[in-house]
Amino acid sequence: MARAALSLGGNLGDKRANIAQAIAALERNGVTVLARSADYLTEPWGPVEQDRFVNACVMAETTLAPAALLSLCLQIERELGRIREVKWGPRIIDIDVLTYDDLEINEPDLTLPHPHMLERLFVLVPLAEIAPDLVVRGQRITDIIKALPPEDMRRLD
Ligand code: PH2
Ligand code: MG
Ligand code: MG
Repeated sequence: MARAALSLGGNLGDKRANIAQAIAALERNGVTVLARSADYLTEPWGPVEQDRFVNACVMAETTLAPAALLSLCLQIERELGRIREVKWGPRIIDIDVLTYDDLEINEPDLTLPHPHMLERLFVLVPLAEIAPDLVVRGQRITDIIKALPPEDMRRLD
């Protein structure tokens, strides 16, 4: 069994329902969720002007290999109706593999740990809620959070 951290987010349609559906679909396909963060309402990050996102993270256990886990995430995105248009643009659901045990992978379609996860509070804050002791590239995520400039985000009930 491997342990993987996943981030989920979206800013189209019923954002919270899409995250819940994505997690349910992961669980039907060999991914056991050990912990799920709250949902967070977050300001859009990046160059595209767009609606606010809802973001969340899960810590999961799986026997799927990293590439299989990634393709499952992409398959669930498609099943929930995601159409890939603008890079960084609006989406129904995005499911990213953040970490997979302590594995480091640098392949064209899979980089682990996720190359941008340490720059983004909308990933790190939900993640720290469920994995406060997680160390990524030698840094505790709770320390990285303290060092980053604040982002507008609100934990949802
Ligand atoms: N995803 C993006 C671009 N910007 N902003 C927030 N708040 N949350 C996201 O998940 C997000 C984003 C593309 O990966
Ligand atoms: Mg993605
Ligand atoms: Mg993403």
